[in-house]
Amino acid sequence: MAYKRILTVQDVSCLGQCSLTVALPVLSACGHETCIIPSAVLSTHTGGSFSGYTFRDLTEDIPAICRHWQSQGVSFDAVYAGYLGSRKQAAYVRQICETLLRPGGKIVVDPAMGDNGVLYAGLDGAYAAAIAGLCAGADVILPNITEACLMTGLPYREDYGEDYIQDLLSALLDLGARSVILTGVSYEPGSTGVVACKEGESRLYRHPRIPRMFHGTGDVYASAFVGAWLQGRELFEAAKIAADFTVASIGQTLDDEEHWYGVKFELALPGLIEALKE
Ligand code: PXL
Repeated sequence: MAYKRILTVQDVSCLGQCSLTVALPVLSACGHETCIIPSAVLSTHTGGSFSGYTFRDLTEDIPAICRHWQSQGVSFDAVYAGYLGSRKQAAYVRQICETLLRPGGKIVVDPAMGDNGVLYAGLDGAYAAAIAGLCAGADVILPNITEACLMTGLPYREDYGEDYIQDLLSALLDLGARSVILTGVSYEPGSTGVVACKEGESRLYRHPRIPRMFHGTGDVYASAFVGAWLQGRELFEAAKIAADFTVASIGQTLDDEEHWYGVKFELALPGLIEALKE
């Protein structure tokens, strides 16, 4: 097994099964050392019916953390950025990639900023533009269709065909990322999937569509993808492993109507570990 040291930069939503409270356990289960920079601390995530959440922006803690690490000779095999607390953090993450990433290290950006055609609460167009800039230097980016539109300026659609998805993929690659995994792509009512695009080849991995909205599934997906990909799985294979894990996590949550704010990914971790043994 490859044992990588991954730095992930995203928020701590103290309650809500997203961001770091997903990335840490999932990357650990995938057998990696996981270091963190919390981009912000929130009492809950900002989605669904949570209101009145606290938000402490940690942007100005980042330079000192990085200087300390540099003084200690620390470096990482990969940097994985998710929800950032401010657009200034996009520039800080770029600096981290320049100073703390080992030669040949990988950069993965999950441009977590919106869903269902709208930005998450508290984010704006300038934030989307800053994250689009961060995607330019990434090896892999993992937007959903909303995020793809927010970053490229293409119109958001709920009814679309393969041409629309190809246009989105081209516009995302034009941002400068090497590979793209577009999530939540559905050409018919009963199924959804991910389209992974690398070196001019794109492949759709289709799985059943569950007719209920869950929060945090983008984070579950991105964390499992990073874990599997850094285990040396090929991009399309890692995209599939992460999709199966996300579907299994949703499956573990479906019978609990009250569990609306996240998915019970913990119950699907044994399956992810098994998939990585195959
Ligand atoms: O799961 C994405 C996410 C991450 N972090 C915060 C969020 C959300 C989605 O709403 O609010 C703080």
